Amino acid sequence: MGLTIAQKIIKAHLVDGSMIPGEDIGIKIDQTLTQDATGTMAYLEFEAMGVDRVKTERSVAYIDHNTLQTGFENADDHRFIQSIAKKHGIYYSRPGNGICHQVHLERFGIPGKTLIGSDSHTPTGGGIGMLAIGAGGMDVAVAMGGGAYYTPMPKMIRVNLLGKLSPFVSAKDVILEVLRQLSVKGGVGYIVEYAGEGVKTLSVPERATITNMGAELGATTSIFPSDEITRKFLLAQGREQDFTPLYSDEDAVYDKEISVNLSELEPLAAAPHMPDNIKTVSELKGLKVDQVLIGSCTNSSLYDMLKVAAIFDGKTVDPSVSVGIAPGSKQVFNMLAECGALSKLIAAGVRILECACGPCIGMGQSPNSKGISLRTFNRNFEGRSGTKDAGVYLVSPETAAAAALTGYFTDPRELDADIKSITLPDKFMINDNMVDAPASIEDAKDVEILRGPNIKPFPKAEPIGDTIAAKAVLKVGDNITTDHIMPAGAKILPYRSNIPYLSNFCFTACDEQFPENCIKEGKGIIIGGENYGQGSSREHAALVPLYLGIKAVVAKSFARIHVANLINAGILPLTFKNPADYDKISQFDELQFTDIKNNIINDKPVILKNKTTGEAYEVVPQLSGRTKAIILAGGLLNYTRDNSK
Ligand code: MIC
Ligand code: SF4
Repeated sequence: MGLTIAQKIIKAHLVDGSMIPGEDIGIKIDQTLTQDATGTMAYLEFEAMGVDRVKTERSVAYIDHNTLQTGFENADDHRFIQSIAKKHGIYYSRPGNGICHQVHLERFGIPGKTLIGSDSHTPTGGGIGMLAIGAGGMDVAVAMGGGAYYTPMPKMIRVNLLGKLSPFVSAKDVILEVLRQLSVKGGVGYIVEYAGEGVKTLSVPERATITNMGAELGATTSIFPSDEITRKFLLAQGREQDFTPLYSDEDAVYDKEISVNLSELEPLAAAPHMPDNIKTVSELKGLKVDQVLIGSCTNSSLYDMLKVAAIFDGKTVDPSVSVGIAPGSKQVFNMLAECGALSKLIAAGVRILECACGPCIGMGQSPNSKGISLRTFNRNFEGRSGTKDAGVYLVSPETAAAAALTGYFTDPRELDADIKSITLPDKFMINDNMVDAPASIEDAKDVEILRGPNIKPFPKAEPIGDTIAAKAVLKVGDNITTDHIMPAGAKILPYRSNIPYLSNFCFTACDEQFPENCIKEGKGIIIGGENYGQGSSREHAALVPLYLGIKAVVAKSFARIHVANLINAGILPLTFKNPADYDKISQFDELQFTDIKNNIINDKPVILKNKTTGEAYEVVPQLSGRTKAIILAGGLLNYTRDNSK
């Protein structure tokens, strides 16, 4: 039987387990990336493991999230990351060099290699045929130390791309269409592979837009073949030597297949507040728009920016709209300046933002009250923009630019602009002067780690006991995101290395009293619906509940990265055997698991007793052989330490 692209890469990197869907596999990791909002914690965890130098082929620490410096905290954290990177063999991408995923694609990604990153949009690397997976910081720390990355072996979805995109319809519309077909939980447990004639019509940046936003499907990752187009992209980046061709076998078997006819696609938008709430732009035509933001790791390539500059050429943005642009990397920014496109954007009245995540993670540019904001980003969860009652629509750069000019949702196909002639350059501007190389092994011992007062110790779990008895301190519905659990934004993000402070904001989007209730009770259990913990890779969404005494989460189903983060932190994840039992539990019911340790060890049914109602429900621990051992040890750090003795 033939293999898919992802199966070939997994096979070449398999160090543990067998490639049977759903069973745990351990794969060797060639590269890692971190960003600053998750990186501080990941490096503290790496330090706790006591490894001197990273064992990967390449590890890069990016500074791109916490770039608004309204106090000492972010700047201190940047210095901490810079010094620890230098000491332990990690390349350091300075603030100003760009968004991790865009820069990694340009300068470091390699087809056929494995990458894990402490950011959920790491699958951007799938645009050049890399097996690139988002993970929690602790998993990245283990991989830097030479440990394998463990994940359930995914099933495979094939997306057949037919035809060719029409002008003003773009890669963003492709992934929005895939989200329409599969939903935000349709990719859980799968790798999404793109195939078919349409693949050849898409450039690397377009492919990367599609794999990037595969994160919103809940997929383990997404991947394109590595072909002649990939080779040309790498050649233009001065890295032709990194090219390897990579295709699926003719007789590769997929578990599921869907098709997207590029020729028939029309401009789409994800309406508030979920990336799979898809509408056509023509349906939304005429809706007043207050803000337009172009950028983020989804749509900040040179190709996207050049198209937008051509649309704005000689025009002025509508007086009722605030328009901002954040190029994805220093390379993109520099090339825009050199070819004159930046001048067109400035002349049109666009607000030029730093090349960083910025507004995508609520670092500035929050919309006005009840504002309608069109963004080329990948997430439109309620409140993520910093304005709770704003309505965020996710659109392509073309649709965003059209609204910027008219002040209303406008079909970009009505625009009078020539974007057909825009192509990628044969040679990108290459200047890696903002990437610091690590110290040599010899010099590393003299590198001092710079630790600011914002860095506080992180909580550590205890090995699991025989009984867990606690109240249901919170009950939430379906599709709860990590932004609900541990919000981000300019006011909170600077405290990513200060768990006690962060705990004041935990789950307050769902229940203002949550932190207080947890402190009062001293411990608790959370009840969740489907796809609990979707969205980001932030392990803070597990570490902060751990700090607040959460012992277990019982949900209808979990998102992939979050369930791994819960286990790594030492919080027990379980699902309802009968999802209808979810309805029988109310907030503050007294719940109890007896003999839990024994039942987990011996694979016996686990019963959740509701002491308030007198009922009992069967629940299923979301654990495999290895993750069982992690939970029993009290989290991944304890487990790693116990196993290296
Ligand atoms: C996001 O887009 O939500 C983030 C911020 O990039 C997160 C990581 C984080 O919370 O730091 C992600 O996607 O993993
Ligand atoms: Fe940054 Fe937004 Fe991409 Fe997350 S989704 S990495 S915040 S640009």
